[in-house]
Amino acid sequence: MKNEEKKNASDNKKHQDLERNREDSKDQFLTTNQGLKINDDQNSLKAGDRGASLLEDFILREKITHFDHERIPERIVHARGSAAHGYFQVYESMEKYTKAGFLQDPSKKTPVFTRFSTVAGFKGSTDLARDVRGFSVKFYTEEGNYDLVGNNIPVFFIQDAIKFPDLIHAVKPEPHNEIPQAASAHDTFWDFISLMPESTHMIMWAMSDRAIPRSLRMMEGFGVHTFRFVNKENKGTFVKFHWKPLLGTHGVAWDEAQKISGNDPDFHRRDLWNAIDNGQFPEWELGVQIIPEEDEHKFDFDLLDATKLVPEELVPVKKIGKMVLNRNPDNFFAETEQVAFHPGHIVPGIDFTNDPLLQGRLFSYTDTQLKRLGGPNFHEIPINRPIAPMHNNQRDGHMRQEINKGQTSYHPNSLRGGCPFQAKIAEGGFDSYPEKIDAKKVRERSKSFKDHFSQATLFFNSQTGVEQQHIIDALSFELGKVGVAQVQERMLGLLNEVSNDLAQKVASNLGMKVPERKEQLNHGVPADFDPERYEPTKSSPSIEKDPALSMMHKGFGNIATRQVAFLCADGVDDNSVDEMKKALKNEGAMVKILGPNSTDVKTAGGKSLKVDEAYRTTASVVYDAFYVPSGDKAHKAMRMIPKAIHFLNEGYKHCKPIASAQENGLVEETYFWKNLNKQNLAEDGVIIGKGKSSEFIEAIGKHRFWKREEKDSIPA
Ligand code: HDE
Repeated sequence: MKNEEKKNASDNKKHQDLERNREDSKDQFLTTNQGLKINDDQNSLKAGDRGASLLEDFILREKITHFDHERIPERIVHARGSAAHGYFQVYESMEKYTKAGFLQDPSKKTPVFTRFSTVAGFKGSTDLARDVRGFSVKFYTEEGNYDLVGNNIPVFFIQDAIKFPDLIHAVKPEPHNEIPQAASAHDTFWDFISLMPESTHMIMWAMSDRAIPRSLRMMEGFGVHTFRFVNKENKGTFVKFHWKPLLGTHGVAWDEAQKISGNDPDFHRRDLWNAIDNGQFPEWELGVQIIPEEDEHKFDFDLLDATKLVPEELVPVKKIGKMVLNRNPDNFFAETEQVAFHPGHIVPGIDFTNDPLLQGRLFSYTDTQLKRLGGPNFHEIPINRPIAPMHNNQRDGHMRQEINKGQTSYHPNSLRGGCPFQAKIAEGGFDSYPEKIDAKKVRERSKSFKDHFSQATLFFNSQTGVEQQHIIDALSFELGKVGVAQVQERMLGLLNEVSNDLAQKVASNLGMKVPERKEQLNHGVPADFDPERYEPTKSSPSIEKDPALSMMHKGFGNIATRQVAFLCADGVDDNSVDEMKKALKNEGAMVKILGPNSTDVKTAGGKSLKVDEAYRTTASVVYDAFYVPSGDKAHKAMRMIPKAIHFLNEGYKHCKPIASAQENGLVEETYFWKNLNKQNLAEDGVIIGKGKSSEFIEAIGKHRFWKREEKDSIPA
């Protein structure tokens, strides 16, 4: 479907929904929760019109009591989230590897509900925090709900679930003063990390631009753990799950992220909502890396270690299907807040491995929902209900919705003819993968988990120069916020294990020296740890680089949904606006008209141009690119508007494409025009002159002109 058609379909749907809402609520009286019609919802019951309120006022009491209980505990992690409905469709049957029903038939659409989240911040925190993003998908399959509860980073900080509460306590705001909000740049986080060499690989990812995505729609997703596919013959195959966004994988600049947090803390949430509302449905392909069981020990890392990934250079990702998110939730609380994911919600054909991080998660999620959603019946909340029929002998409990009929609530029974029956495997009954286990009980970590650095090095070496610089900048920022020199030193020691160049550059930004190796405390392993068991090693990785690890290697060119600000004022040239608008819209980009205030702009041709935002109510950081149409009168006016000049300066600083249909005008007021070499501006994504829509589109497709950061002197 073309974007215009999608937009019309979405507008029609919105209209129908509105009509339906009106129809549904026609003749609806305001009532109490008992159905009593309310005659006056404006005044409480009082002893005289100036008298005290009466306890007898059950209408007031009911309303206030319900209000008092409106909040439920927020998620301890991943509290801030945004979600959408959609569907998943497999490209071809995967029966060779798995019997999972939803992965068999390419003509079948499986409904999904997908929730994205930040990890550390509270529910009301900013979207643009530097953080890992959760990427949870609930597939409502005919065989029961399957949840793929992943992240936008393919590895994790720790190897064993027993360290999770420590990690989260360290990253959350510090307990004495609850500062800082939604940020890892503080003492306790880096203290913990500096003592946990196993987190080094994940830190490289978390300090990269992956942790400040441009959009939730432009992030990859990963299952993180190695899972198992099981086919009809009961043959198991290891599998790693990937989500690949069709819009490419993009981040923003750190300075921009911080400014977006102030200008629009809902930036990601709004972006997802608006895209779906406009009929520009985000899409991801589901990819799998398939690893035969026989190859389990072929790698120089352990498949059960969640601090490692399987390089795509070694095992390519096979794209097996597509997810489309095409419907916004009707109610945030009922759906996005009450949805309960669980990595243990699996279906026949998908099974676990012994990854000790995954094993711990299998306990945690039900436990947390019991508290968060108030009891054992949270599976009855509409968003959590499976579409597969559900029958069992579980009964009662807080907030039970189902009215179970009949005399029996046990199995086996004869009084109800044995119902509900157990399903045979041929009838779809679940059967755990019969993995052979013959072991001693130990509190140990396998020696194969000991190499904490070589994949961190692989990641760093696989980045482009710009990406490496961003990691150096991020580490310098975060460690610069740490007030304890020993913590900073320990971190420099760990970074030195990744790359001496990296450690030297961060050290120089901190005004410190990289510590001598021998001075390192066992690579940060604390004295009370048994070094035999914990001291990390570094082996040489079997490959030196994997281009798939770099964001800048993928997904360029597509400008669909990019937000382009048109800087306008009275007297703007009609053609200059219309032609560029048409060209951009043809590519699926979104045009926003900015003006001196919220009233329409009068074009040179005498038309009214609707203004989407006034300069004072918006900020450059929420747009992807800037265009200044021609029109002498408009340019004269805009030269007098400091915010319009600031838009271009800041857009330049953040390396965004800029086009101006005329040279003599607003652009002459900018810092970069006055101070930088104009010869290089075109290759730097600054396009000047009439009729340059194709050049501008090509520039937007490149996302950013990061080279400009080398001249990081723009005062914006
Ligand atoms: Fe989670 N995690 N987690 N986690 N996780 C939760 O469950 C936990 C881990 C992830 O959108 C909680 O319902 C433990 C890895 C996502 O609702 C909780 C461990 C990965 C979400 C929990 C981990 C994740 C959660 C909090 C270490 C990537 C949000 C609220 C063993 C593969 C789901 C809730 C949503 C949420 C526990 C580690 C992803 C407390 C104990 C690794 C995307 O149960």
